[in-house]
Amino acid sequence: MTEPDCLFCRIVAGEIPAIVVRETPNTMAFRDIAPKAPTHVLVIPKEHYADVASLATDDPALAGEVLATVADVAAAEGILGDGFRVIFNTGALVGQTVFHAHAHVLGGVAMDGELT
Ligand code: DGP
Repeated sequence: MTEPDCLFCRIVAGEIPAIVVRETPNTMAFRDIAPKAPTHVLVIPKEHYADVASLATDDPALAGEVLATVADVAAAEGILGDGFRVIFNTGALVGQTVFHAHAHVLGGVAMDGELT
Protein backbone atom coordinates (compact mmCIF):
# COMPACT_ATOMS: atom_id res chain seq x y z
CA MET A 1 0.00 0.00 0.00
CA THR A 2 1.19 3.53 -0.72
CA GLU A 3 0.14 6.92 0.58
CA PRO A 4 -0.06 9.52 -2.20
CA ASP A 5 0.98 12.37 0.10
CA CYS A 6 3.90 10.49 1.68
CA LEU A 7 7.34 11.83 0.71
CA PHE A 8 9.05 8.43 0.81
CA CYS A 9 6.22 6.71 -1.09
CA ARG A 10 6.78 9.35 -3.76
CA ILE A 11 10.51 8.55 -3.82
CA VAL A 12 9.64 4.84 -4.23
CA ALA A 13 7.32 5.80 -7.09
CA GLY A 14 10.09 7.80 -8.76
CA GLU A 15 8.11 11.03 -8.45
CA ILE A 16 10.80 12.67 -6.29
CA PRO A 17 14.47 12.13 -7.11
CA ALA A 18 16.83 10.46 -4.67
CA ILE A 19 20.31 8.99 -4.79
CA VAL A 20 19.41 5.32 -4.54
CA VAL A 21 22.28 3.13 -3.33
CA ARG A 22 20.43 -0.18 -3.07
CA GLU A 23 17.09 -1.60 -4.04
CA THR A 24 15.48 -4.97 -3.42
CA PRO A 25 11.97 -6.09 -4.38
CA ASN A 26 10.59 -4.82 -1.06
CA THR A 27 13.11 -2.26 0.22
CA MET A 28 14.98 0.81 -0.96
CA ALA A 29 18.04 2.66 0.35
CA PHE A 30 18.90 6.24 -0.59
CA ARG A 31 21.13 9.02 0.70
CA ASP A 32 19.69 11.39 3.28
CA ILE A 33 19.18 14.87 1.84
CA ALA A 34 20.88 16.45 4.89
CA PRO A 35 23.63 14.00 5.87
CA LYS A 36 24.73 13.98 9.53
CA ALA A 37 27.77 11.75 8.87
CA PRO A 38 30.00 10.84 5.90
CA THR A 39 27.67 7.90 5.33
CA HIS A 40 24.02 8.70 5.99
CA VAL A 41 21.64 6.40 4.16
CA LEU A 42 17.93 5.87 4.76
CA VAL A 43 16.57 2.34 4.38
CA ILE A 44 12.82 1.96 3.93
CA PRO A 45 10.23 -0.67 3.15
CA LYS A 46 8.63 0.20 -0.18
CA GLU A 47 5.25 -0.45 1.37
CA HIS A 48 3.96 2.34 3.56
CA TYR A 49 4.12 1.91 7.33
CA ALA A 50 4.10 5.01 9.50
CA ASP A 51 6.95 3.87 11.70
CA VAL A 52 9.08 0.87 12.61
CA ALA A 53 6.71 -0.19 15.39
CA SER A 54 3.76 -0.63 13.03
CA LEU A 55 6.05 -2.23 10.45
CA ALA A 56 7.38 -4.79 12.93
CA THR A 57 3.92 -5.55 14.29
CA ASP A 58 2.13 -5.86 10.96
CA ASP A 59 4.89 -7.41 8.83
CA PRO A 60 7.85 -8.73 10.84
CA ALA A 61 9.31 -10.47 7.78
CA LEU A 62 9.46 -7.14 5.96
CA ALA A 63 11.05 -5.54 9.03
CA GLY A 64 13.72 -8.25 8.77
CA GLU A 65 14.22 -7.43 5.10
CA VAL A 66 14.79 -3.79 6.02
CA LEU A 67 17.46 -4.87 8.52
CA ALA A 68 19.09 -7.12 5.92
CA THR A 69 19.25 -4.15 3.56
CA VAL A 70 20.77 -2.07 6.38
CA ALA A 71 23.58 -4.64 6.68
CA ASP A 72 24.05 -4.77 2.90
CA VAL A 73 24.28 -0.98 2.73
CA ALA A 74 26.82 -0.90 5.56
CA ALA A 75 28.95 -3.45 3.71
CA ALA A 76 28.65 -1.58 0.40
CA GLU A 77 29.54 1.73 2.09
CA GLY A 78 32.62 0.15 3.68
CA ILE A 79 31.52 0.81 7.26
CA LEU A 80 30.62 -2.72 8.33
CA GLY A 81 34.02 -3.40 9.88
CA ASP A 82 34.59 -0.08 11.64
CA GLY A 83 31.07 0.16 12.97
CA PHE A 84 27.94 2.09 12.21
CA ARG A 85 24.79 3.33 13.91
CA VAL A 86 21.18 2.47 13.03
CA ILE A 87 18.41 4.78 14.23
CA PHE A 88 14.66 4.45 13.79
CA ASN A 89 13.10 7.66 15.07
CA THR A 90 9.62 6.63 16.12
CA GLY A 91 7.19 9.43 16.88
CA ALA A 92 7.30 13.21 16.69
CA LEU A 93 8.40 13.44 20.33
CA VAL A 94 11.80 11.95 19.44
CA GLY A 95 12.20 13.76 16.16
CA GLN A 96 10.48 11.66 13.51
CA THR A 97 9.55 14.04 10.72
CA VAL A 98 8.75 11.67 7.86
CA PHE A 99 6.04 9.20 8.83
CA HIS A 100 7.13 6.36 6.58
CA ALA A 101 9.26 3.84 8.51
CA HIS A 102 12.97 4.37 7.87
CA ALA A 103 16.31 3.35 9.33
CA HIS A 104 19.06 5.94 9.42
CA VAL A 105 22.39 4.21 8.69
CA LEU A 106 25.19 6.45 9.94
CA GLY A 107 28.91 5.88 9.80
CA GLY A 108 32.31 6.91 8.58
CA VAL A 109 33.12 8.99 11.64
CA ALA A 110 33.81 8.26 15.30
CA MET A 111 30.79 8.66 17.60
CA ASP A 112 30.55 8.32 21.34
CA GLY A 113 28.14 5.93 23.01
CA GLU A 114 25.77 8.61 24.23
CA LEU A 115 22.23 8.06 22.99
CA THR A 116 21.27 11.70 22.97
P1 DGP B 1 13.37 11.54 10.65
O1 DGP B 1 13.66 12.84 11.35
O2 DGP B 1 13.88 10.33 11.43
O3 DGP B 1 11.91 11.41 10.26
O4 DGP B 1 14.25 11.57 9.33
C1 DGP B 1 13.79 12.00 8.10
C2 DGP B 1 15.01 12.20 7.24
O5 DGP B 1 14.57 12.34 5.91
C3 DGP B 1 15.82 13.44 7.57
O6 DGP B 1 17.11 13.05 8.04
C4 DGP B 1 15.94 14.20 6.26
C5 DGP B 1 15.47 13.20 5.24
N1 DGP B 1 14.75 13.77 4.14
C6 DGP B 1 13.71 14.65 4.21
N2 DGP B 1 13.27 14.95 2.98
C7 DGP B 1 14.04 14.24 2.11
C8 DGP B 1 14.06 14.13 0.69
O7 DGP B 1 13.27 14.72 -0.05
N3 DGP B 1 15.01 13.32 0.15
C9 DGP B 1 15.90 12.63 0.94
N4 DGP B 1 16.80 11.86 0.31
N5 DGP B 1 15.90 12.69 2.28
C10 DGP B 1 14.97 13.50 2.86
